[in-house]
Amino acid sequence: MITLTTYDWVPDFAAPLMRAFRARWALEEAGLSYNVRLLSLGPDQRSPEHLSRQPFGQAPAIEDDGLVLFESGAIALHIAEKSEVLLPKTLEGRARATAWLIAALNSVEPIVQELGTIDFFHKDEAWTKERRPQVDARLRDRLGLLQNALGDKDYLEGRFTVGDLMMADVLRMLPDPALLAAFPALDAYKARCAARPAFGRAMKSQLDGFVIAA
Ligand SMILES: N[C@@H](CCC(=O)N[C@@H](CS)C(=O)NCC(=O)O)C(=O)O
Repeated sequence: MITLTTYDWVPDFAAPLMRAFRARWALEEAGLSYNVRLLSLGPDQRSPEHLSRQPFGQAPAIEDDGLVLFESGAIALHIAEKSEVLLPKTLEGRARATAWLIAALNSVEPIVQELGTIDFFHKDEAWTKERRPQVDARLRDRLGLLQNALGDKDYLEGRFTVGDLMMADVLRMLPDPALLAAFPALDAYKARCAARPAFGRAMKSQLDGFVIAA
């Protein structure tokens, strides 16, 4: 059985957003049960044992029958290999789903994260006066193009894949929900992904996990 390493506690604002959620959601979509190993923020992150699971001392990490894996994208893809719900059978379908997963992590998440860093950790600092509008404009441009690519489809490739799982999760990290209101089709897409029963089960486990650990 897969064991997921995640934190026993994070600040309230981060609890629903922690990247371990991506693994939980993929596991729920695939219908796989799993164990959870809880890690504390602080020195435990740099223990040799944890660094052997996650070289940067972060979470999530998983162990699956001798395989130790880190990076939420690699973890989600590994789980997706086990279920057609997340990855189509065809070579083309798998490649396209993988492209969207990488796009979420590499073309969208860094901009979302930069805006989040400004808004959560550096709000009203002088340097953000110049930088924030630049990041905001870049993000709006990227979201507009993503909305064009989605078109009138329910999911990026028509059917749900692990690429949607990752893209929807990245969209959840937007610091200002009003931003997505300017992109109604993307907003509806995010809501559609979050309405999936597997999403709800994964969120409940993630939030209950913190409560139990507290
Ligand atoms: N690229 C990594 C990022 C992992 C990451 O940033 N994890 C956060 C929690 S969501 C973390 O462990 N933060 C504490 C730290 O970096 O020390 C992934 O996607 O798995």
